[in-house]
Amino acid sequence: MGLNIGGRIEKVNGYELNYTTFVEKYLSKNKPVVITGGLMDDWGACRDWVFDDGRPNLHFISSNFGGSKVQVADCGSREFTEQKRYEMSVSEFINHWLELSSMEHGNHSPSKLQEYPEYTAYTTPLFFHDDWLNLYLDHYHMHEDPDTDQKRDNLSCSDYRFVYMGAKGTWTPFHADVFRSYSWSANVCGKKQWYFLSPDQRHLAFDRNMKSSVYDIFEEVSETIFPNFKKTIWLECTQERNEIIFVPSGWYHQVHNLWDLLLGDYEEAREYIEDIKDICDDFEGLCQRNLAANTGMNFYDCFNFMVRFSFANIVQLCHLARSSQFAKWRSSCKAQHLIFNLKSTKDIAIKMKLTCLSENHNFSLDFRSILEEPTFLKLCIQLERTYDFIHDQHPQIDNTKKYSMDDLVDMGSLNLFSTVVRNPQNLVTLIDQTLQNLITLAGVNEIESNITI
Ligand SMILES: O=C(O)CCC(=O)C(=O)O
Repeated sequence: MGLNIGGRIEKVNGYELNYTTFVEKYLSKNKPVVITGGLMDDWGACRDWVFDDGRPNLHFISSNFGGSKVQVADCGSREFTEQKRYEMSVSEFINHWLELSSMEHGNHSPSKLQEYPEYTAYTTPLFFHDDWLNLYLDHYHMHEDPDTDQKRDNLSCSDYRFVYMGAKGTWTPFHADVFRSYSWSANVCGKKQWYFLSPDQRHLAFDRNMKSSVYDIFEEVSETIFPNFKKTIWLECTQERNEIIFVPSGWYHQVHNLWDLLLGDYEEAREYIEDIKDICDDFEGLCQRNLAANTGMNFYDCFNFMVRFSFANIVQLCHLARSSQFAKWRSSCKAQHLIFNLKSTKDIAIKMKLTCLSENHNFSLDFRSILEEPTFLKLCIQLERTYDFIHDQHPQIDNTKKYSMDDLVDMGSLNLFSTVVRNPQNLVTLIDQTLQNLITLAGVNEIESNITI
């Protein structure tokens, strides 16, 4: 049975959030939020632990922190309410990761940050400064046991500051944070999927005696032991790189490290043939051929797809703008949907620009010749029917329909017919200009509110 997802965690821009608003809207309401920009800009971790293309710099981590002992959880085996754990050094963990890609979490055990006082990995954002637990634990022990002879040196103080590292597919089981504290978690590299259960639903994930909770929300949950689990309603969130999530008190959560499909498959295909790199004339070409053979598309196929799909959405949007009065089309669900598609393809293009397709490669798609492709016209017709159907506008079946120059509204300075896309940045610019021109044509004030989808 799939989870019943009731909504997504709100995302706010860190540049636009102030402390008072954070306290009023999230902290005091015990409401989770993701803060997207500005809080991690000058972090050493973002600079040193990740390459520009988003891959983790395991070499840096291993050579700078390799000797530290960490707890490593094996996602495949359960021990009571947790994953089975092993202790090893960071460099042993990284070697395991590279060999197996199946272990989770170099979970730096308490005080490890204090092992590197000269290295500043991060600075605590203002929103999370008021941290009673860590402030206290920096100076005191929570529990002094006279029977155990604990060493009282600086490093023996424990705190609740951790670094989690894990390969694709690794995950952290369902839990709430220690002492029901509030926490925050910054994502330096990769992508995480979070599933949240609010405190008022917590009892639904427990057994009748409220003793034990579900371990993995995606496994077959026993109805006999957890009779109410099927009533749970979840909030989900995809946490991207450089985003910080605020996890309020008592919110249970399960977290998965996601696999970036095409990029991950590319890295796998590349690693597989890395040893013939030096004797191969066109190593990158071979990587792309292997990627296509294994995954069904390579970077160029994906970009071709995005460009044609964006062109088809632009044609539809222009067609809609032309066939109805601006005032009507801009608020229609169909226009909103097309604009949403364009914004999504723009996000993908930005990602491709940063991670896989550089400016310098041999690629060129021009609007005019695509518009003349019979297959492209069929794509446009099908797209139109799809959104008519979704938005309940009775589609007119006209197989002879042609989209032509005349269907495209006059975009002012943007001449769609001379548009040539050679790289992801060109696509980003085209989408920005198209939306901007349509906004201008429709009247700035009125469309702005519609365009925030
Ligand atoms: O990032 C993760 O895998 C787990 C993070 C988490 O659950 C937490 O910080 O409480």
